[in-house]
Amino acid sequence: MLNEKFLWGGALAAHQFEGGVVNTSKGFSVADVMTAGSHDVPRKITDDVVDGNYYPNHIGIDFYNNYKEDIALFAEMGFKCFRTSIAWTRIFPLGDEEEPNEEGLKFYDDVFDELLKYNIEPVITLSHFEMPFHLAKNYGGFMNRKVIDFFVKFAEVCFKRYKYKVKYWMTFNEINNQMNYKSNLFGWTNAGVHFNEYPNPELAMYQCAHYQLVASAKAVQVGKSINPSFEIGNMIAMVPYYPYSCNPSDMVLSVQEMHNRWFFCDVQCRGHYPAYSLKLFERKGYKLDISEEDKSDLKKGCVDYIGLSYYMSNTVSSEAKNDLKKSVDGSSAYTTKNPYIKVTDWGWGIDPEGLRYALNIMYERYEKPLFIVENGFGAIDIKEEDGSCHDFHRIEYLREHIKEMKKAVEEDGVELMGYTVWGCIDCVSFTTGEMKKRYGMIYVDRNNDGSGTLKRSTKDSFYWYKQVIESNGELL
Ligand code: BGP
Repeated sequence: MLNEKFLWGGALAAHQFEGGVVNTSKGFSVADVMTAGSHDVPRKITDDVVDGNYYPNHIGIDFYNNYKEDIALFAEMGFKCFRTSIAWTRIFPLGDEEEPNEEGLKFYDDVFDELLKYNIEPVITLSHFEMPFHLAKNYGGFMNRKVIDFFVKFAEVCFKRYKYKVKYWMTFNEINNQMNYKSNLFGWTNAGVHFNEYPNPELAMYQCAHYQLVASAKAVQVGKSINPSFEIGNMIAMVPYYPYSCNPSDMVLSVQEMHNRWFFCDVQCRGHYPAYSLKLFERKGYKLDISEEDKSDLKKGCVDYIGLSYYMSNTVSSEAKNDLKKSVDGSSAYTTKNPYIKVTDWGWGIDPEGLRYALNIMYERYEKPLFIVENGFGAIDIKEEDGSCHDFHRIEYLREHIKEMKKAVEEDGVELMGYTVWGCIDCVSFTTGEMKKRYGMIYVDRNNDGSGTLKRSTKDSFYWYKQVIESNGELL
């Protein structure tokens, strides 16, 4: 049986659903200057907000004006917690102001009060790809040491203001995604930087990573000094890498590939750099700006728990490394198709047992409580004429993942704080910037081109999840 206090709920990020970007005191974040994309066309990162471009985040699903109705629906499903982020640019519109913005602070007071009214615990990410655009453009994002102080100040303001309303915090969402420094998207949204514009993108990424890790560690210390009973976690994208075969070279390759997944988490949990990254810096002659004070901050700012997203696993093959034709799409070296798993319409491998595996290797490595703060199924949903939506694929996906999650707890002894379904209400997809890729258990009438009434209606998964929560995961 899962613990009675197990935190069932849903998860979102401010920039993907709130809206309220224009005609409010909010400043633009890095996410707010990204245009809509589609299945095949990547989102564009613009230089500023340009007339004529469509920015889906600016309206999102307009939670800003509908939060009471939406929270009432979450309560109806029986949520014990709700994970969202505080948009940094509602609190500091530019990022470098002296004083915070009262209108923004008040908005989250209202949201948290509404959640607490239904005994829903807020679980808060401080930065979910939401750095102020001004800091990215005029300071160079996390390439600039000064940005550490701006982030820590923002964190401190939030910790103080919501001291008695929020207990569970996370510093940066999927901080480890920027390991994928070749993709403009992740560098931009995680660090406010286009790594590819630097002579050595990998080196730039590690420097940013260091400043962000220091910012995270300092925020943990500040939070603990404000309220020692805060639980402050990190948040990593957990994508386990399997060896394609029992060929020892595949095994070694998977260990090396996992180093990239672990790097941020190792520092945030252990308080120092792992041997494999120090060796890499030495081998490549990377001289990072790391002060003695930084090292002491990293040590003092270890996280209490690990938040993770889990959507898929990947498979690496040493043969594909040497022959790109054998890789999954002929371009991404190493990763290859896993013949044992199916994929979603967006090519994400559906692997419920991988979740059990991931929870095990994480718990063995750190022995810290884990919190699955994202897991979900992105799909094209059809709303019927009578307003119903039969999303049985989503139910199946969630059911199989929850089953494996329970095995990790009940059979393997993993300490797990909770589980929140990603995008519990339809929202803007992060990677593609479209509405078509839906995750919600609540349908929102909004389309890729921005049309739609924004009306909410329940999907079949809404009723299924309600029963899962009611039975504490016994009725699946
Ligand atoms: C994670 C992000 C979320 C979210 C999710 C699904 O990486 O933390 O913000 O969007 O992935 O991704 P997508 O919306 O691209 O399907």
